Amino acid sequence: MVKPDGVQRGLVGKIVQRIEEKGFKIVAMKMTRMPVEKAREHYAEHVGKKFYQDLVDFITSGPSVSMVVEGRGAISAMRKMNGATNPAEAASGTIRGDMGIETGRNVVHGSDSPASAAREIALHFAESEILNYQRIDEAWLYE
Ligand code: D4T
Repeated sequence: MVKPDGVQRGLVGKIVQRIEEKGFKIVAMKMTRMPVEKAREHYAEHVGKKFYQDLVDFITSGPSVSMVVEGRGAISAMRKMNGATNPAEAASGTIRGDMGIETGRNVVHGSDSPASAAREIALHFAESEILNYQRIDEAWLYE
C-alpha cells in the first residue's frame, strides 16, 4: 500500500515502477480513502499502543493506493524493498530509505506474512477485483 503521504507527495508512480521493474506482477490495484472502521481492522495488531490513534488518523487522512503483488517470494521481497519501519534506519535503495524521514510518515505498508497478506487482501479487495493474467516476461524472470 502506498500510504496517504506517498500519494500526497506524488510518489505512487515511482513505487509502482519499482514493483514492476523487480518483476513482480500487480494483480489488483485501487485508490481509496480508507474508512476509519477498516483502518482499525487493518491495524488491529497495534490496538493499545501509544501510536495507534495517530496511525488510524494518518492512514484515513487521504487517499491511499492498495495493491496485490504476486511473484515468488513477494512478501519478504516487498518488505526488503520497503525497508525498515523507521525511514531513518532504512537502507538507501529502499523505498523508505530513499523517500521518507520519520516512522509516522513511512510512505508504504507491506504485509509481513502469508497470513497477514491473506487477511489484508480480503479486507481491501473483493475476489473479483484480483486478476489472473500472465506477464509477457515471465519466462525471463523465472528459471
Ligand atoms: P507497516 O505495517 O506500515 O508496513 O509497517 P511495519 O510492518 O514496517 O511496522 P509496524 O507494523 O511495526 O508498524 C505499523 C505502522 O505504525 C507506524 N508506527 C510504528 C508508528 O507510527 N510509531 C511506531 O513507534 C511504530 C513502531 C508505522 C508503521
